[in-house]
Amino acid sequence: MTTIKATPYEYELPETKPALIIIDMQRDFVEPGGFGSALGNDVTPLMNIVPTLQKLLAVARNLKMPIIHTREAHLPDLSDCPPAKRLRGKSGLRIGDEGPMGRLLIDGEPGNEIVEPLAPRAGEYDLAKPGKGAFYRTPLQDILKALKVTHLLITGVTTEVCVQTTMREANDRGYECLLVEDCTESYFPEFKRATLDMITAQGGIVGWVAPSSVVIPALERAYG
Ligand code: C5J
Repeated sequence: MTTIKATPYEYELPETKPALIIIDMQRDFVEPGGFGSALGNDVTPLMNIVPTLQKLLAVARNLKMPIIHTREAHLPDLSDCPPAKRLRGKSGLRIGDEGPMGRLLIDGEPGNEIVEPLAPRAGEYDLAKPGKGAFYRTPLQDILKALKVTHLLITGVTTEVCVQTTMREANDRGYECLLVEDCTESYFPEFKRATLDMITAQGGIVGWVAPSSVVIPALERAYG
């Protein structure tokens, strides 16, 4: 049994390999001109995790772990985007409006693609999700069941929105989740810190947190 030295205590790696879940590393959130910057955010911190995530992704590929990418994406006719979501806020640009990288948060638009260094490869899952959580109106649970996956390594953006929502959804469905702390980021450093604390408080009420420097060698020991 290999364990990862995590917070709040050791995370046990199971016999069946965990899945690497990469949440919404799409140009919409990570590059200037996308949805994230249209909301007034500085996207630089999100772009800064790409090299670290790329290393973890390379290890997961090498170890033949299941890899699941998600994108926050709506249908071009916006039939899966509730008005309450589209109209929220005072931003000039809304979901579905034309931005410099095409229509914001719309499946198939250039801005909706995953950033090139993390682009999905053949054999990996690339799920469009209309909500914050990756289980909502996606085949994620069926995919994990078919693969007999019980443990999830969670990464991506943003920590307190789609990442945390997904981790809570996964927790309610019985998955053992570990958030890789240097492979997730927020536009708000204090929100990231608070999310890590919320996840691990009360004996890991939502799950575990550990850095990639600890996760990677443990995966290599367990499955290499
Ligand atoms: C947001 C996300 N922040 N991927 N989406 O709206 O976290």
